[in-house]
Amino acid sequence: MTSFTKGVVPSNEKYDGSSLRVLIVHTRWNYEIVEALVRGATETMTSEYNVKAENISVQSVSGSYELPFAAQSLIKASKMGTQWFNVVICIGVLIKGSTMHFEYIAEAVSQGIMKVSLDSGVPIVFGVLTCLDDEQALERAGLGNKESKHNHGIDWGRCAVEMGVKNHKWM
Ligand code: DLZ
Repeated sequence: MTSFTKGVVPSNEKYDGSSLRVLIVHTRWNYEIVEALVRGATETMTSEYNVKAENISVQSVSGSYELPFAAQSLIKASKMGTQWFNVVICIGVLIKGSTMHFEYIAEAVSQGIMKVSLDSGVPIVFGVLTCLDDEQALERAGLGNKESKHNHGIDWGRCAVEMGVKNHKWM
């Protein structure tokens, strides 16, 4: 079988995040996992891209379903002030249960986040894990037992800096 690099290859460009203002909105559902993802994103942005810790605003909501509304409200509020957010990361963890809840929430949240992003003109990183079981969620937050575990918050932090810088350049 032909092999290929799974996931995203690093960009050739160097991004400077020192003037970026970032909003992270995260859920308190599945909080231990969400917390690891928020930490992965935050530490990546500050350590790899010089994003200033004081320029990262962190807000929480109850569950993933609330993420699009919260992002929309906070973006609106920031636009009324003097300083806009250059980029937003919405972080949540949906784990499939025995009812249809997961399907409805996952669909609504992904559509909602895309709508808020396009309507507001602010890029929003889709940091919502949609997992079939607890183990998948733990692995993707770097907390599992497998060697292949990887904290996806790191990727979301990198994506946020790239999109924040590009948004600033393209505006
Ligand atoms: C109700 C619910 C369920 C069953 N599962 C999750 C989940 O796995 N992850 C998550 O972030 N939120 C879940 N929620 C809560 C909903 O997102 C939402 O907070 C409530 O339905 C209230 O609107």
